[in-house]
Amino acid sequence: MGLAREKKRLALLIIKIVPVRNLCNKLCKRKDFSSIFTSYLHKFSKMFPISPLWNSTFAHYHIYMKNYFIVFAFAFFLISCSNNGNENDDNGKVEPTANLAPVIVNYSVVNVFPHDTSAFTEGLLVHDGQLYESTGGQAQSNDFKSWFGPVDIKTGTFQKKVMLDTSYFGEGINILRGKLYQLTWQSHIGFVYDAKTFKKIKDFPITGEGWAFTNDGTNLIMSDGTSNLQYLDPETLKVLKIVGVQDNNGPVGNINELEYIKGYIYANQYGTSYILKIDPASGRVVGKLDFTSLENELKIKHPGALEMNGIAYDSAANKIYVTGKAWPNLYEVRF
Ligand SMILES: [Ca+2]
Repeated sequence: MGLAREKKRLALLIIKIVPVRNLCNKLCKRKDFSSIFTSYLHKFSKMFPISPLWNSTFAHYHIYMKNYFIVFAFAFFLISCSNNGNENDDNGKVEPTANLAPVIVNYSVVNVFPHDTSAFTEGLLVHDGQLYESTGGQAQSNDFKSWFGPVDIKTGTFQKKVMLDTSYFGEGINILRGKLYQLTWQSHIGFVYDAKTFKKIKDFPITGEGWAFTNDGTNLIMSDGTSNLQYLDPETLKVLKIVGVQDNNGPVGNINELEYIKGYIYANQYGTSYILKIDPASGRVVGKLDFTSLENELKIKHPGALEMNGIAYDSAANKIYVTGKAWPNLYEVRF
């Protein structure tokens, strides 16, 4: 058996592996499988270079190599298909291996409305076309008070204020299936009200701090000041799951006011002028809206304006509103 024939048989062997590699690619749906496989194929070829010694025992080596390759192929098939929590979601959706930096999401201001400067905004939402806002305040913490209620968007005035007991610092609110849910900051307690009468129905325990609320149509989603989003069952108020928010630099903390818009969670990040666009399935920050210039301009004119906080989505009218604590303006934005 000559060297040329050995090369031919080796070439045939590699060709046979190509369909295996393609099959693995299709099954694994992992873009870097080919490069991983090719890399190890190259290393293996170096370990077993074509040699004249094979003349006498090529058949033996051939079988040995074939088996070795098959083992390699399936070993890396299994490795590449192992789910590390980032690459494949439950629906088999393909995610890039690299955790890319969030893209900048551009926006434009399409309307400016008045906003109550006595409102230390903690929650903002639109339900059935009605704007609702909740505020945070407590004598030992700031000069504001805690309440929630419907707001006349054109005047910025609260049509009704449901005052929170002064022993609590109010935080975010949300409305889901006829109930209004209210968080408190560090008291580990939240409250459930009838969304129409605002009559208190019950309270519930909060794990960690309570910062803000939204919902995805099924569950409540709560921020707690960390990088975590807690999914709560709206009936039992039990924590169903926790999604960690992260970008290309790791966990993203201080997640504050929330809004679920067209399949993504948008979140103010406390202490920044950003609204983050978060993929609920992975927790990954996929986009970022930068309100720095808008906030700076506002604060030059109105030095009493505090942190940006509050984002609301009117799904029926397809309108998005943002504001901040003690801001004189509520902005309708488009992005
Ligand atoms: Ca909101």
